[in-house]
Amino acid sequence: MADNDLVAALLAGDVAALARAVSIVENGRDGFEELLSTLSSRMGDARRIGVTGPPGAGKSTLTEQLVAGFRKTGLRVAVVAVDPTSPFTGGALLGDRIRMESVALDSGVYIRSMATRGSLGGLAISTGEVCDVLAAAGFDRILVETVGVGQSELDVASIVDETILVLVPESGDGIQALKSGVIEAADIIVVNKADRGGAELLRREIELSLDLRSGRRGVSAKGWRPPVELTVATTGAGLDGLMTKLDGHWEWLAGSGTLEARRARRNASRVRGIVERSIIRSIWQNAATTDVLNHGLEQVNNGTLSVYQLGAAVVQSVQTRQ
Ligand SMILES: Nc1nc2c(ncn2[C@@H]2O[C@H](COP(=O)(O)OP(=O)(O)O)[C@@H](O)[C@H]2O)c(=O)[nH]1
Ligand SMILES: [Mg+2]
Repeated sequence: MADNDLVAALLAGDVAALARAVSIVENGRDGFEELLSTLSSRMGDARRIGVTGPPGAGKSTLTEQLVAGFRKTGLRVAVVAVDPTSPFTGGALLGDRIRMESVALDSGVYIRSMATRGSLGGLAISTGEVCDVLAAAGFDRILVETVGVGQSELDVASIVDETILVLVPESGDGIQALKSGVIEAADIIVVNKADRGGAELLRREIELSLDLRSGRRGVSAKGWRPPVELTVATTGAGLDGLMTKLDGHWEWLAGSGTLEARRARRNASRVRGIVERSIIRSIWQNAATTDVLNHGLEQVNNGTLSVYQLGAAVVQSVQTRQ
């Protein structure tokens, strides 16, 4: 399929074209940047929603409920499940796919798992690019599920419009999230597994820490205080409330100018990411540079050159070529 045909088929909602475009972009195959560039003016107005939190908190179960909720109102929904933790958790990703089977056969739903797999430029940038393809394909909601409460998760939070943080009462993860600052990235906080006890207590702890944080009554400098919602993802209890809070947050985002500001920040960091990625690629694709590296490595290995000396030599060979 020629590129123009691929774009046309994708925009028309063709499923095979979508799968092909996503895989071109995810694997950084020839022409992927031109493809994204063409799509960038046709991306519609999909809402990108991150669902994040520690493993086992119920993110996938909750995501599945959100998908069902959005589908009820006729919206088309895509899910991107990201696992930045390890290339060895293929089982977990497969588990996600299996659990989402209740919605996976619906033609208005598209589910995709992504692993780190050495994506040049980092997982956040390639995940953002896959979201762009999904937006161009006409999905109204794009849910991005990420594991963890660390830096990689914060990176992924930077590519969505709004973030739901899912915590559970039974583990110490809630406290961990409060301490790690990840809560600052949350627009809505969900205390899931509210059927298990301790949920109210965790909610109070979270509210208290929101009270204490800088700003008036827990309202961030941006003017939004994250609501804390109790849910039971396995039964769907609390889901209506969460959907209402999501809509309310979206209204605030758009009305306050925060959405525009977030997207502008995202554009800036994406351009930086694109520049860095293409510079790195051009460095390692150059035969002269890899020659300097390979020859130097022999000396490093036999102890006659330090890794720093070799690093400097490689940088110098790059600079003299410019
Ligand atoms: N009791 C209870 N179990 C839940 C709830 N939500 C999810 N689970 C279960 O918790 C486990 C982990 O859920 P999953 O959605 O895979 O978590 P993830 O790792 O955050 O995606 C699964 O066995 C779910 O069935 C809930 O609200 N209550
Ligand atoms: Mg999951």
